[in-house]
Amino acid sequence: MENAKHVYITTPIYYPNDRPHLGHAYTTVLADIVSRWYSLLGYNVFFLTGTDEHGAKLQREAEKRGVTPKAFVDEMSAIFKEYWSKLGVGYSRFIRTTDEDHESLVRNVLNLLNEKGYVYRGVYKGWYCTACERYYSEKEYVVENNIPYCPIHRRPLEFVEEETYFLRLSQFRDRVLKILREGEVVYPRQYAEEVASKIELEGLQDLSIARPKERVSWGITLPFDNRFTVYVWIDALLNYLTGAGFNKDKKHFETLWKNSIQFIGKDILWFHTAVWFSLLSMLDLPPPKKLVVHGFLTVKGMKMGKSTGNVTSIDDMIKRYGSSDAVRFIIARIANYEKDSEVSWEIYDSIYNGDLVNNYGNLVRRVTSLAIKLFDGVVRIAIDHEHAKKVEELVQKAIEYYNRIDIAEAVKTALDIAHETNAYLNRKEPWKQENPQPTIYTALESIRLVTLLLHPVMPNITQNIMNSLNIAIERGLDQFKVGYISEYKVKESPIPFKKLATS
Ligand code: ME8
Repeated sequence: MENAKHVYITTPIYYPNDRPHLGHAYTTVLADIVSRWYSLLGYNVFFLTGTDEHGAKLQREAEKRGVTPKAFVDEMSAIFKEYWSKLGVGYSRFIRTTDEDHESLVRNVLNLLNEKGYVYRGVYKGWYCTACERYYSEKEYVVENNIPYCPIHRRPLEFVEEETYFLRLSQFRDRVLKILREGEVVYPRQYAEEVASKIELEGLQDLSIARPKERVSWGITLPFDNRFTVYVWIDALLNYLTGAGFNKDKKHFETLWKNSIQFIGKDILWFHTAVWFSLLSMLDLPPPKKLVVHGFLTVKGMKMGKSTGNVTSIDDMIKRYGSSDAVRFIIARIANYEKDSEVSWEIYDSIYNGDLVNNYGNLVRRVTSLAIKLFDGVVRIAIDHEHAKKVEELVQKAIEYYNRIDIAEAVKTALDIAHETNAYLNRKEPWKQENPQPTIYTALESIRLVTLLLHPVMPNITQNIMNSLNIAIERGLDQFKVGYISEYKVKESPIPFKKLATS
């Protein structure tokens, strides 16, 4: 394993103030698909997700319910785990910011930042959104009837004036701009440009990183002044270091960090660039290898969110499409980094019916039943080179998309193979051929390749299909060629996707 390639994948750690919804599933499933893709290629993958458990937002939510914050986050983080398990999310660690190793890392890092002279005392005055856990400047908030509102949640901001400690982000303005403008970290690039222009326009201000305990008691005590707790965003960002073992095994940490791919929604772009890149620089660490940013899932143009009250439930999705794999597939198909994506049952139904039932599912059913009918399931190698060439070109294209983390295109390309193969069968009519072996073998190989390509997206259903074909899923790129299997012994002809009950 010494020479194995490594990859470190992270999702945001979510506020466990309520159960996760489709918006949280969007990021987590995309990150899981990329983890599973690298795993399929034979990489050593460490996949981190978890919950962000401190701060005013969680403290208030617990108070509202009349329970202690710890009891509340214990209950809610378990619910997040349950949902990720329902959705087949195979994380390596579920980190909680109340975990002992994380709290101790936060204290160590804050002491270090203080010793390095990056921290100073001061007073902060500003408008705060508890739902976002951040201040908004005059340029950022929206004013209605003379009242400042949060630009994301459209709720009135709270005015806060308090003693605090600041982190000297302003010193890192040029460094952050360099990473944004010259590096290839932020993907897609439009987001790098967005943050760079904001910094150029408004500057990079020092960040208030402490909260007086009278206001926010639910947090990690500031190690050099116990009247304060650490600002929840600093606590939260550092989870990525705890998860990679920064305070345990420096060498392993470096290997992981060099190969890190971080997934976030665009709402937390500023924290994951301006704040995060500065914080990493203060610790003499490079930025992550990739920061993949996606748009919002919206309902009538509004960001789906608990505070807005327009969430799509993960349970409803699983119920409607019959399996978590189908939900994962829909998420993969609609994945959009550049733009927001409007939630639509009409579009989701048509993806399910068109891609899964009529295209991929139908192909699997047709070819396996022909193999059983014509050959008793035993089909030896006989390649139809014309179709094989077309399939292999599409496989290469899908692999390239995956390697660029372009999941939606990778999936669409895999579905193109199924589509081409259905058309190929219609053209060749193997049931009328004298020697149908090359057609059936090549069609079986096409199914195997589509199934492999979709394995990261639908781990269970693809595994079942491979079982019907009597084929093991291996690790590595060798298996991605037509002709890899010398003999098929098809066991059964499955119907992997049931038609939607029409409402
Ligand atoms: O911000 N569309 O947690 P959070 C797309 N704890 N993605 C969405 C979404 C939507 N409508 N709603 C949520 C926090 N998400 C902090 C993060 S990380 C160090 C700390 C996803 O519970 C998306 O990934 O508000 C977004 O960035 C994240 O959930 C915000 O989750």
